[in-house]
Amino acid sequence: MNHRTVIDLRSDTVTKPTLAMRQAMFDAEVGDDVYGEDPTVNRLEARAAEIVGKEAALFLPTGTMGNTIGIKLLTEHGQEVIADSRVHIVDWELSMTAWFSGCQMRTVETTDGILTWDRIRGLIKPVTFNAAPTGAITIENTHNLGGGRVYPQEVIDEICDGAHERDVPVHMDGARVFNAATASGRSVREIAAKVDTITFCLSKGLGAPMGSIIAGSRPLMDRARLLRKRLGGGMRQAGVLAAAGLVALEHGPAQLPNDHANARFIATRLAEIEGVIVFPGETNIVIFDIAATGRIPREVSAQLRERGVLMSAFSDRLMRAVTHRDVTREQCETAIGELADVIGG
Ligand code: TLP
Repeated sequence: MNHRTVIDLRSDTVTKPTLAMRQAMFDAEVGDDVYGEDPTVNRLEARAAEIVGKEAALFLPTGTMGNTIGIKLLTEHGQEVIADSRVHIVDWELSMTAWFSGCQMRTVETTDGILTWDRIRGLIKPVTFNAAPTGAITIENTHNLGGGRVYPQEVIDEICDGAHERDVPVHMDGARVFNAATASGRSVREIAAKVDTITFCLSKGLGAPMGSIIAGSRPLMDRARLLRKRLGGGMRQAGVLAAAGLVALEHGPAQLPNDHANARFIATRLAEIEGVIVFPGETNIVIFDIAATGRIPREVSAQLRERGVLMSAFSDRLMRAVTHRDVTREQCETAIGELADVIGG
């Protein structure tokens, strides 16, 4: 790679903290959060709980830890967790559901990652002599590998109502729930109203250098605090990190319409390249299939890297571009120009 500016579309996790975040980190008042005495962490948790409309919230190092704790809170060993087959929990989290919670995943194939109550209903199992009982359902909103798809609110509500009627709790992996809120025009509070636990990431589109939140009822979050410690997530003077998270929470969402517009621009331009099939989407993630071009994603990604453009190869046919606060429209245009050139040449 040469020294010109790299256009990094691999993920929205790559953003650098803004000046305001760095200043807030510098100024942060801190204490030992394992004793619950870090005022900045406490402020972030209170604000996060308020925004998602839950009794309590907990600051975590990662979204993976949020999902791991969320599933553990809602299940017992030997149960099943129902999910779409391409959720992050299944594909990218080192089978923590099995490792930490002792549960197996019961996955459902969908075209765009969006589960429906109709698909779930028949999979819910009571305790019998043979089958693993259902412990929980997890839904990913927005759905990453589905192309950043947003769950329709009535689908979320129907899943939660149906599940709760059968005493099955629902976890939402809302790593990008603020993107879902932006695209749907609904508040995160409304989106999360019926789920039992929700995790979301401060370090994706919202732009914080690290950190995630899990939220739910007060008793669940009291237990979550113990599980976080068990996983090595007791972070002591974490206020320096929570301070950036607070800035991300207050100011991050305003950036998202721009990210979505840039992603739609990329999607439209990609669809003009012969042989490229773009997954429909409405947020900041663009998944596209290049199999019909005869090119291999891994090789295309490596060639792009030489031209200063970073895009992920996700399988032997799929690639992904993700927009975020650190890429401009002009850079998106340049990146697509390079991609068209690499694929065409
Ligand atoms: N996703 C990352 C990679 O791990 C794939 C990315 O670049 O998109 N839930 C969802 C839906 C996610 O997309 C991710 C990260 C996580 C959870 C985990 O968050 P972290 O990386 O904080 O553990």
